[in-house]
Amino acid sequence: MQRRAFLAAAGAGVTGALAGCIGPSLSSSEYDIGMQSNAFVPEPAVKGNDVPTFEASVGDTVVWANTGSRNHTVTAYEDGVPEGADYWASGGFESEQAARNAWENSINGGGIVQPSETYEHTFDVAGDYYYVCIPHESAGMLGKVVVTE
Ligand SMILES: [Cu+2]
Repeated sequence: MQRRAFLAAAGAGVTGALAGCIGPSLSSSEYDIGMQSNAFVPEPAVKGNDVPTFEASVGDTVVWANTGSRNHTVTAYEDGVPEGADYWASGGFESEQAARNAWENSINGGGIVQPSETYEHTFDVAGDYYYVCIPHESAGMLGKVVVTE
């Protein structure tokens, strides 16, 4: 319940951001999932899910945009990738452990998506994908992409 309330509040924040706080290089038509201070903000969210969920089709390229003012990562959970799909993460790391290690030690930019930057990934295998922003994991900055045929 508490998390739902938080998501609703984050949604309200997005409306404000779209009203004029996004830099000139990022318009809402250029991305699918925004990133606010402690949350991924997919559009549209699937009602009834605990985790912000974005729906895509096989072959779709999903674009995340850092619409906030803090650094974020988009990092797949190793066990949150369906069978047959490649591991994925901002920074292009080959495993969750490599992504976490890079973040902790600032290797290759640490996989950071800076404010006003975007990250994109093309989903070629159907299934449920779970991901996290490493620096804000404890704040519950998690997301899910559901890919269907
Ligand atoms: Cu974050």
